[in-house]
Amino acid sequence: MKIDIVTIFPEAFTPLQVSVIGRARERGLLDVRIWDLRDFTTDRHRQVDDAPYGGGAGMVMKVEPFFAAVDAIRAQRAGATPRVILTSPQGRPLTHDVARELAREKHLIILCGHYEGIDERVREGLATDEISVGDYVLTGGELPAMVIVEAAARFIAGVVGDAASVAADSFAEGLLDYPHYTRPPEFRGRRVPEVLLSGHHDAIRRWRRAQRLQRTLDRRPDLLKAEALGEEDHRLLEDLDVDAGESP
Ligand code: 4FV
Repeated sequence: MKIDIVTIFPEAFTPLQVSVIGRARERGLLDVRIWDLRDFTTDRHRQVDDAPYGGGAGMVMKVEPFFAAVDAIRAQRAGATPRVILTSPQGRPLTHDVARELAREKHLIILCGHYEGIDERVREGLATDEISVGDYVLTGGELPAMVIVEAAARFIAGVVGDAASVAADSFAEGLLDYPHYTRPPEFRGRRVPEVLLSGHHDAIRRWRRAQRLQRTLDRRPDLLKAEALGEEDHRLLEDLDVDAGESP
């Protein structure tokens, strides 16, 4: 997958040089390029922002540099039509399903905002998608861009060592993950659940499934879709004395 990120802080993307994403780039599974928006300005002050029409606090990012940047990226990156993603609090919430959808693309261009925001004509004329990573305001779109890259890249075959762990991810089945333990079996009086030390693989599988159901019920009942639950889930929920008929 080709990913181009347009930003006024190209130095902010170290996290994409290490760990899973760093290795995926080394192995050619991901081709990530960071573009400095100021390289697409035409004035000697390399101005990327200006005062808002209609007045008001703060500055707005100018439209021309973004169009020039995306034109240059398209020209240099021949091939599939890219999804042009604008990171903003007004966007579609980033979810497991949205990340999996983006992972199917051949080319993503991610535009990072700053200041009060970006001139609306960028959204109208360039962006194919507007995505938010959460209902809060950040100072810039750089962190959201890295969140989008990480979340989508995990679905690309080979990026995460063991694909099973991606399939078992939280949200994969609309369920939160089960608790994980490793040595020592006891720490400061806190013991690892016996079933995990039992070697009884089916009992362990059922315990983990029940934990996923219980946690989702307690913490994110909005995620639990009764129709997505299997026969065994209903039995497990009964054991948790929860009637799975009506959505929680
Ligand atoms: C944001 C978010 C976000 C808003 C003003 C950058 C900032 C500045 N982006 N999800 N939440 N962006 O807060 O994606 O443009």
